[in-house]
Amino acid sequence: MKKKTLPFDKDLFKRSVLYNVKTLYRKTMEEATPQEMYQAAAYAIKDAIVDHWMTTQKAAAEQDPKIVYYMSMEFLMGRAFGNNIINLQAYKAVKDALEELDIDVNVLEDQEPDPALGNGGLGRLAACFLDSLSTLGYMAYGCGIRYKYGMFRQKIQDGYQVEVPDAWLENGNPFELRRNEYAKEVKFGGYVTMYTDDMGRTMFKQEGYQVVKAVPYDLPVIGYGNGVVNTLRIWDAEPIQCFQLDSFDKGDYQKAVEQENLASQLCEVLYPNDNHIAGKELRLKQQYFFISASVQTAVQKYMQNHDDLRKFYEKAVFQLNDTHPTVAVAELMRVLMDDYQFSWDDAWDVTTKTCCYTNHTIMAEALEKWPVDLFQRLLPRIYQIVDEINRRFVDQIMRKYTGSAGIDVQAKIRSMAILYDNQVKMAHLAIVGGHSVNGVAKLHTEILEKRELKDFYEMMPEKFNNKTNGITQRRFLLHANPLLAEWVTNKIGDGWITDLSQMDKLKAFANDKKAQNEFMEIKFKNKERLAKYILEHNGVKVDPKSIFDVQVKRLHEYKRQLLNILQVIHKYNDIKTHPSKDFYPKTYIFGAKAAAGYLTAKLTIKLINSVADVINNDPDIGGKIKVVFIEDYRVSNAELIFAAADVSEQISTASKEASGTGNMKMMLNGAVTLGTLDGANVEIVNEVGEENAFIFGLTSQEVMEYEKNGGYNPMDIYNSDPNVKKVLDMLVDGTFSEDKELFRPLYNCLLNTINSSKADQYFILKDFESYLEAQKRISDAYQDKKRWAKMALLNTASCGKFSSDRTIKEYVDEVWHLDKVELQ
Ligand code: GPW
Repeated sequence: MKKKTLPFDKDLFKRSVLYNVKTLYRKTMEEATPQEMYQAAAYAIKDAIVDHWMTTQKAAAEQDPKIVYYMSMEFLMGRAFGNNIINLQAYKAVKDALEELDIDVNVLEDQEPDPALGNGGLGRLAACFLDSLSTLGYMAYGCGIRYKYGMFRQKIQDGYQVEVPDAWLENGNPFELRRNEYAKEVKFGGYVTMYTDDMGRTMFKQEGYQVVKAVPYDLPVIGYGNGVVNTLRIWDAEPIQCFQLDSFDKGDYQKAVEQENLASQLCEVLYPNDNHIAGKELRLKQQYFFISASVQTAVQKYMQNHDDLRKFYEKAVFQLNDTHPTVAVAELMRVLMDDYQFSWDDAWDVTTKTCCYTNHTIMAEALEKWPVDLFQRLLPRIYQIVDEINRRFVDQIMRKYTGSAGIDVQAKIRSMAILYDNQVKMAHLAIVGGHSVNGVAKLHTEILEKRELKDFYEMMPEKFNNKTNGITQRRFLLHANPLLAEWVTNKIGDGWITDLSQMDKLKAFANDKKAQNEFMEIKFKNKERLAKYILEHNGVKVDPKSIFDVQVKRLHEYKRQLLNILQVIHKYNDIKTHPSKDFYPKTYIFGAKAAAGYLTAKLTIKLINSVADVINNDPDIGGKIKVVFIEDYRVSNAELIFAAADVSEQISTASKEASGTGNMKMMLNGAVTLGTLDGANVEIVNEVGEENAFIFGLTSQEVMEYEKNGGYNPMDIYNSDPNVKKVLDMLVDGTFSEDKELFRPLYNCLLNTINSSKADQYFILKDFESYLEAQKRISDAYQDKKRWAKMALLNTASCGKFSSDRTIKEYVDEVWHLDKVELQ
């Protein structure tokens, strides 16, 4: 049976590129710059997309399916051009058409800035989910913020991270549509007044507020090969123009200026913190800004073709991506009560049936708590509603537990109240105000249920569920690794593109020598591709025959890049002292951004670069090991890196990484996991088999046990393990910096001589030996070419579970209950 593919008019595309170059720039193809050609081609693709977009929206209007609103402060989409033409099934046609115009599609793709409206895993997950929603044919809106500056660009200067603004909109964004007609007003500050409406009801309204205009920009999200196009709607803030004059007339010039300032600041920049809350007022403004605009839109859209708002939840569901969008609970209550005259109980019924919350971390510093006075001043009406939600919830706790034997009711209130200690606890609001709470990997959800959110789980177990994360194979294999994608298709057909479980069929080739060789040959070519990138960007020559050992992710102490680089230092010592010992060459590849204010993380980057300098230039090492820090790690270079990885470093302190998704991207591309039993690593090992992964270190149980008992004393290890002692001493003896004290803070993190209970909070020294031993197992395994090829191939073959298509199906079946939209 021949599969239907989407029609794509190659000649029309060509003509429209030429036409666009002319009308946009008054130039011929010969005169146009690569950037101009990119713009011209992108607008031509957008033309093709718009037809599908309109068809989808029309079908949805007729069929009226339930819609998921995925609310997120971050969408780390990565470049759109290549992905869009892949999902339109037009990659080859576009490539050929461009060739006929004498343009290389890769050069063109490199012209596109990498939209980085996210920090890391959480934002990239949102992007993968949108891809899957469209591919599976469900109606969805991504709701977010159009930051003028996304995640900063990272420069490495003298080994230090330097942050450079990311002006991604400098040349405009050809794929976006400004939708002025859907603008909304969002109100901040002022006070709440009470009045009686003409039906005699007591009503509330906000007065004396500042207002900004929220203007949506729509970006298309194209399903693979099915013509479905959903919308990522990101909001920009603009001042309300006419107000300025009015208020000037009224003498309220000050306020007019303030409003204008607010609008100009709101969407200026993404907060660059990952797994950490800075607690800044502007951040709360950003949260309410995009949530208020999105909630108003969702309600109005529903009211266009329904009359009973009490059934809103039958057609809409809000998925809150972590607690950042949690004001949605109170905002929906507000809209229902203040704009549509709902009673509290009716509004509460709709709200709890509409909202769902995903938790992405157990790190204490990431839990959002806002000071009550700030919250109340900025969002007076919203605060009033939160206060009432809290009052009723505390009441419910008391009714449930008072008089129960052995239960301390006050302790329950302390651990579950939304308002406590003068703080608004956003996670508690999200749990109470919705009907679903999910973690992002089995282990993570278990930890939530048994520990972090134990009291909530005991009180409302029916809300809790797990949704193990996933990734889209369209971007991370089909686009990122065309050689391997083609090989897989030759072996098992192309069904894997929309059904990753079919990868299983590759297992039949695990012992096939020819298949093994082909697989490793492709890996080698991808390593050459990355080696070229590294030479161009770092000026370092790496050997594609060496083992590519990769740790790319945000820099965070719990992710333990420090453990990795300490191990490298040890290896360096080992080679220096035993020059003739057999050692298989290894290239350690790092990539990581540190939050701008996170000093330990930034110093770790400096250490990695300093160690790289020493090792890469030491003639005694003779190239046996190389260390490379890839500058400005982001979605576009991640695609090159994943495809080239042999070893996937997933070495977080067990229990700390909620899931991880880079682990899945590397597995998909045939890298073998070297990791702890943390997050989704547990499930990865389960799928691929223990013999095809390298696991080490404390278990989450053990870590949590130590934590309960106040940690451990790393000094004991320092004193008893000469390897550890030597490596740590080298941090402060000038080996890696002229200033011996430069790395002292890292040394002190590990060996806090003043307060040992604060020392080595992430169990780096505790896991050191076990990590060295795992590294050794890797080197041994790699030298057995057949064994390694089989392992690598089996990793690709076993990754079926980790498609975001699977995750989305689970959300749909168990939480969202969406209907598919059918296109004729
Ligand atoms: F703290 N994650 C992230 F939970 O990338 F909000 N940024 C964040 O700010 C948070 C979580 C937050 C990550 C988790 O660290 C990672 O383990 C997980 O795979 C990813 O979210 C997607 O669920």
